[in-house]
Amino acid sequence: SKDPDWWKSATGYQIYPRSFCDSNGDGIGDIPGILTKLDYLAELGVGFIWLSPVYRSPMADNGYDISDYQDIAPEFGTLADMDRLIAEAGKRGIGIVMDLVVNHSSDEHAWFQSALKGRDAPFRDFYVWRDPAPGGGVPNDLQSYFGGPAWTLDEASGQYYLHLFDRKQPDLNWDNPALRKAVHDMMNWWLDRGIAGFRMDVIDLIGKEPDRGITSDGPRLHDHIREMHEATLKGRNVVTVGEAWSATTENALLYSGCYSGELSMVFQFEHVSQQWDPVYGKWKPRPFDLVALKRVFNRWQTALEHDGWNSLFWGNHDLPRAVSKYGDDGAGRVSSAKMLATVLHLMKGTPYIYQGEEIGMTNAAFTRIDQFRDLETLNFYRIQTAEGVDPDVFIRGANENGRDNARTPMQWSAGPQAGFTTGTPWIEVNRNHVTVNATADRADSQGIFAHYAALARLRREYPIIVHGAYEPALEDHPAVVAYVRHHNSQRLAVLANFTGVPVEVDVPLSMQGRGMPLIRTGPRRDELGGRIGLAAYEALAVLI
Ligand code: TEU
Ligand code: CA
Repeated sequence: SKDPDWWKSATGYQIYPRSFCDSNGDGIGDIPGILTKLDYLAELGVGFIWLSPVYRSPMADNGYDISDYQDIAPEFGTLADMDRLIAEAGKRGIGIVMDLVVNHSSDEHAWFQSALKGRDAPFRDFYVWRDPAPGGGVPNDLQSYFGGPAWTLDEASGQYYLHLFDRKQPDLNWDNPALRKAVHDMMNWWLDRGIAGFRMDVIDLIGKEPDRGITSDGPRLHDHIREMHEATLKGRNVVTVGEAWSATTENALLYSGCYSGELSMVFQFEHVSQQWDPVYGKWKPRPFDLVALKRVFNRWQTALEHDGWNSLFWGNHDLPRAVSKYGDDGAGRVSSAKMLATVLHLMKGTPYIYQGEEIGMTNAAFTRIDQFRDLETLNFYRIQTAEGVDPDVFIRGANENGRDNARTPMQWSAGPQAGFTTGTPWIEVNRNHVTVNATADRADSQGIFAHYAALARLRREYPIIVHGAYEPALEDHPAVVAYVRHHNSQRLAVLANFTGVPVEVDVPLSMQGRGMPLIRTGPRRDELGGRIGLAAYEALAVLI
């Protein structure tokens, strides 16, 4: 069987199934489409796929609103397709990590439909119900992440139900042991089907205490995760990654400490939310600050260096495209994409590639609100324009940080609809697919795909990348990222110009020496010392 820490030397790959590959021309990606791309992913060298939800769902939130946890949405395929995907991926050494969305279900789930039958209905207490406030109206002022109150009135019973997301996503009641057991049973059903683990959607919210206004990081959160570990994960050689927007370097060890009996790692978002406006959040992004970004990465590398484990990612299906957000989606697209990959994948932790990141896909650059599909964006467009925000200003914000940026169809070729579908895609294909596509990039031996594949190979071959101690350097340099990994008597020096402007830098003593260049985006250098000039987006790693 696999090394228990197999997921430390593996590279993850996130598939957003709706936008990955459509096999039947209905404009929606599906599991049979994913099956046709497993060789592509094997060539990239990924060790597991985090598959965003494919369960039965009314698709209010594109599958993050589940109406049957043990069946596949017809638009994505069947359980037989899912079993084939697990088997075929397994043959290529790729595990399938499913998305566990149990902070809430869909309002069309049988449990909620039963709960609606009355206060004494069998599954009523699988959800969070409260009487109106004494003077009438919502029980308290909890707000939904998607805008508006987190409470919706069920007329029939006169009670409100809680939904931290859309009203079609009622929160599950984790204080109820029967609910917890139902979740554990469902998890074991999937684990017994041979999946390689779970990504856990907003797992930091399951300890909520709505009457005290506590939503994330509640007092019983880690009791629930430990109980879940005991009931489902213990003794299985699986990987788990919890999405935790409230994770900090203080509480990170609770989740991923190797004796905590919880998860393998978490997705933390300090490097993301620090770029957002305190009032308008993602809709009013702040100017990019590299030093602040480096500080977050350095703090997390240091906090988990002796215990616990980091995840490493630039993007996902909720975030803007990496090369648009942190690099250059114009002339410097290829070199900046390779630089971003180098800087991230040589740190300590498990790296995740978001679909299309490996070929430098860019933000959508929509101009009209009718091009957007994400309910979070559409809800906030309605709310903010009603409050007087200029629609064009909102659209500019949505083009910076809106979730649709990551959800435009995978660009396989320069052909019609980028080879994603033979029909009409559910969301527009980015016009730049004629030049930005997997076929074109893979024809380039110095392309982005080749660079990511090299990084995944290096991680499998060089223990210093997986286990090496992390030592930051040049922390306050406004343009250069620099760090050293230490393992036994070796040093891996990583240096990168994060900007599109050539820069001269004094190589710190900790990085000086002669060695073997493992990967680079610019000219070959086998020695680091003194003052060197780095070209635009030049990145390199030398094993000394
Ligand atoms: O995301 C949770 C989440 O917090 C983000 O949507 C974030 O709040 C938002 O983008 C910041 O404004 C998870 C899933 O990744 C997301 O796709 C789902 O919409 C959400 O949970 C509900 O399941
Ligand atoms: Ca389809």
